[in-house]
Amino acid sequence: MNKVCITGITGQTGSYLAEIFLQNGYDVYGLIRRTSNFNTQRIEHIFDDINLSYGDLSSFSSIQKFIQETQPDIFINAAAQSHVRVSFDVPEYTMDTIAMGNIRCLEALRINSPQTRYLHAATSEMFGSAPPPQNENTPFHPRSPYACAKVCAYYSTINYREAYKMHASNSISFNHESPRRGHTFVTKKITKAAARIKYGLQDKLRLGNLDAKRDWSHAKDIAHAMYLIVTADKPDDYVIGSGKAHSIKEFLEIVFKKLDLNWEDYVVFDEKYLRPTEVDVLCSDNTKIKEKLFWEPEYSFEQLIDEMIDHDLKEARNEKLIRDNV
Ligand code: NAP
Ligand code: F7E
Repeated sequence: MNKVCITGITGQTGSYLAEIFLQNGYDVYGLIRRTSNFNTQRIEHIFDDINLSYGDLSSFSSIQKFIQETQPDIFINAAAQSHVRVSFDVPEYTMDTIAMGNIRCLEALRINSPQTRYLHAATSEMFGSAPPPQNENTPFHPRSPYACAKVCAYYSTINYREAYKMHASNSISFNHESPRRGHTFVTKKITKAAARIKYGLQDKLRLGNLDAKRDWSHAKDIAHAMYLIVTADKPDDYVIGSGKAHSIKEFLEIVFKKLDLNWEDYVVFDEKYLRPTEVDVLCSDNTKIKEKLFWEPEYSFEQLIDEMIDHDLKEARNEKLIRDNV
């Protein structure tokens, strides 16, 4: 049985990665960090099929122990302080866990299991203010501590590939969303608020910049692309995205319209959601992964939105029932 280790398994993408590797016959091992409350909601449905160990990207010894005990064929580093706005508040922590955390994973593998294949979850945020469409040859211009840390982790991954001949790759993913998306990212914030407004549980939605454009995919499609990258014969770096960009305003319009609501009646501007430096437009040129690894997304933008709305309407309905004591 092949073995895969996943950091960030309790996160949105990590949970889909775990499902994909299980479906492909792998033994799945996840690194989870200790938190004061449960952080395993996204993997509850596969809890009995996977193996979890406590550890943290800030701790080399915990990563080394994880690798020594599992001796994995594949190691995917999908853990991060992944919130761009928050990275301005905790720049050192963000840099330590993303840039140094990635080095800790690579170094622990180099010492203990250099034949293990490695994938680092890099990001379109590295392109920052570089004009769209962005592909593997676009120069980086990071615009946040998060993006700066990811650029460092990206180049470290390439350096270990070149210096030690490790099978180490980067996925350069554009934004990916799903019903499992963290509640403070803009798409989930919008679908959740619209559903709660529909059920009379909320009357305002506070947001920042509505003009930025993002290339949104379903996280399941991105996780599938990551699987293709790390199981390919040769290590390499690939942009993953839908190739289409929409503004936050467009996303709002579509979601609220589907619920027969007018977003302008509910959305309130709040400057606390602005970033010191914004990324205006991210839109992928996904030619390389389509041509080399034959990746094709399963979900359209509309299907992604529908799945998120359906999920959040069910949650809002349950919340309403509990509130009304039914
Ligand atoms: P997410 O939902 O925020 O999940 C992040 C995961 O990392 C969680 O499992 C979290 O644990 C874990 N984590 C955070 N800090 C850690 C630490 N110090 N030690 C160990 N684990 C830690 O993020 P995501 O959307 O799944 O993204 C997965 C990866 O892809 C991240 O590296 C992210 O930066 C990158 N990425 C994401 C996107 C996107 O649009 N989603 C795009 C490009 C790249 P808890 O559950 O305990 O919080
Ligand atoms: O913001 C604007 C905000 O936080 C998208 C992460 O997964 O994707 C994600 O980073 C846009 C920005 O995602 C609010 O200013 C307006 O322009 O959903 P987001 P992100 O910053 O693009 C990349 C690829 C990653 O790698 C990251 O890990 O929406 N926006 N009002 C808002 N954003 C938030 N969060 N909240 C608002 O109220």
